[in-house]
This record gives sequence, structure tokens and C-alpha cells, in this order.
Amino acid sequence: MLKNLVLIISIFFLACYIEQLQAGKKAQKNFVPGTEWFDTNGKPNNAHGGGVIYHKSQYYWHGKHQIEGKSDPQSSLKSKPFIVNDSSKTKWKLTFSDEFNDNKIDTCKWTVENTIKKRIDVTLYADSNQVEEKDGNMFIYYRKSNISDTAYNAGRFNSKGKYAPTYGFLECRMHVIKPNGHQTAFWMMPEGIGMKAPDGVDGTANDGAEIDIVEGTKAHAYSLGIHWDGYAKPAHKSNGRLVKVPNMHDTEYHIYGFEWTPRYLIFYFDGKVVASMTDPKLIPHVAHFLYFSGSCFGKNDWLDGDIRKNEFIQSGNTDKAYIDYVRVYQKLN
Ligand SMILES: [Ca+2]
Ligand SMILES: [Ca+2]
Repeated sequence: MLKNLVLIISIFFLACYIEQLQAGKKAQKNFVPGTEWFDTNGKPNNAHGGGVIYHKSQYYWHGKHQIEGKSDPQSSLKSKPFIVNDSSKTKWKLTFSDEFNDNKIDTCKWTVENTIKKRIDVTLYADSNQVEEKDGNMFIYYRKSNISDTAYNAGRFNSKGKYAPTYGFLECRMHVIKPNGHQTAFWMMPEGIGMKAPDGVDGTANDGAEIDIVEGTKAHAYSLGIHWDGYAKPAHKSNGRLVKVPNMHDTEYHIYGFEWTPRYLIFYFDGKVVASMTDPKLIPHVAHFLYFSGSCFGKNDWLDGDIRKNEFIQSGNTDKAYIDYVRVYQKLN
């Protein structure tokens, strides 16, 4: 008895599924003038005296269902809408931001780093004296430390453990320092094991990557890209490019954007696409926190200048990068 009941229910759902499948074949997301149009049930669209309304990113065409020579077999209440997705503008919702406008570092969002980093021939000290929010910006300071001739200070702060989106559109308006043995970066790191060897080494960036939205490495260019599977050779892999921007540092601010979806990554500079990645192996699918950092380098092969020869810094001056705002949007549908 129970067996028969299960069989009947199964056949019923299978029939519903097949019907939906058949209807789905005909359902349209767009239309061509001069051809037959179908509604979302795959039925020929029949809407006399139709009108279009726009509601929550969808256009609906409603009308009265009529067949020539017959009375109305279907009330307009039962008719299904014909839907055209509004692809003219993608809908984004602001889910995180810091405008840096209240002269106080928001510690619910950010952790200012206290770290020591060894370079080839200099040591870099990051501490809370090197990051300051004022005048509508978050400042990152660069200076020669009074610890020793080879010790330098630069600020770093991140949202680790406080805010880490998966996918979204990130945008930051920032004054990147003109590199001369020092540089500014806006980047992301995975909250999980993605960049930790050996656990994160799976041949992909799916489990997390270092995502560099901007690394200000050259006077007339900057670097962007991703690194995955840790930093140790031979597992470490990377993909990215140098974006040439003549006179990049003649303008105080630029806007650096990053669009991250399950299918692609797009990098923007002042609203223009400067790089995109679509290889499924390169798309991270886990949470990444935000990172802003200043760095100093002595001898190096990737950055303009050498901090030991930076006269401005060597004379005891403070150089600064600053961020007007950072905003993160998430897609609505
Ligand atoms: Ca990996
Ligand atoms: Ca601001």
C-alpha cells in the first residue's frame, strides 16, 4: 500500500517536472519582433490591450487573454507575465563602507597592524603611529625609524576577522604614493587556509588567493593580479599585469575597482576595465578580508627606487598615502 502511494507521488512529481522542463524550453528571456513570443510558462503570449510595468528590476507585460471568436477562456489574473531582465544596469547594494570622515579609526572594521617584516636589507615596522584617520582620509605614513639606519616605518591595516566578503564589487578612492623604495597597496587575503601550504595547494585559487587590486610599484604604472597556492615554489602561481598609467601621480586620487563574481574577476582603474580573468581555476570562492598596506624596500627588483636612497625619507620627512573611502557592494540577485 505504502509502496504504491510512494510510486503515485513520484509519478506526479515527475510529470510536473517534465511539464516544467518542456515549458522551460520555450520560456524566453528576450524577444524578437515578428516572431511568436512566449510567457514564463512557455505558452504563446496573448495579452490584448497589454501594458508594461517595471517592478524590482523586471519589466512585466500584462494584458487580457483573448482568442478570436471565443469568450475569454482565461482571466487576466491567471495570465503569466512576460519577463525581460533589466540588463541595462546591474543592481548593487552597498554592504560595507568606510568614508574615513570622522577622525577616528573604526576598530569594529579595522585592525591596525603591529608587525615587523624583514626585507633583504631593511626591516619594516608597522604600528599604530603609522596609520591615522583625519581630514576625511585614512593616512598611511612612511618614515625612517629611529631604531637604526636600516629600520623603516610604514602603516598597515586590515579587516581580518571583522569583515570578509565573498564576491562583490569593491571600490576605493586613494592617493597611492609615488614609489621610490616605498609603495602602497589595496588588496585582499583569504580568511581560511587558501594561501597556506600545504593545505591550500590544490592547483587553484578557488580556496583563496592574494588578490592585488593595486600595488603602486612604478612611477607610471601599477601592478594588479592574484597569487595562489601559497608563496613557496614550485606550488606558487600568479596571474596579473602591469597597468601603464602615464602621469599617474600627477593626479591626487584615483579610483581602483574590483568586480568579483563566481564566473569572472574584473579590475578597474578610474571606471575603466584594465584586466579580467575568466579561467575557473583563478576564481576564488571563499571569504577574503580587505588589506591596505604601506611597504618599504631596499635592494629589490620589482619596485622603483630604494628606500635607502630616498632623499625625502632619509632627511627625516614623512611621506603619506591616503584613502578617501572604501566601499563594497553586493549583487542583489
Ligand atoms: Ca589553492
Ligand atoms: Ca572620505
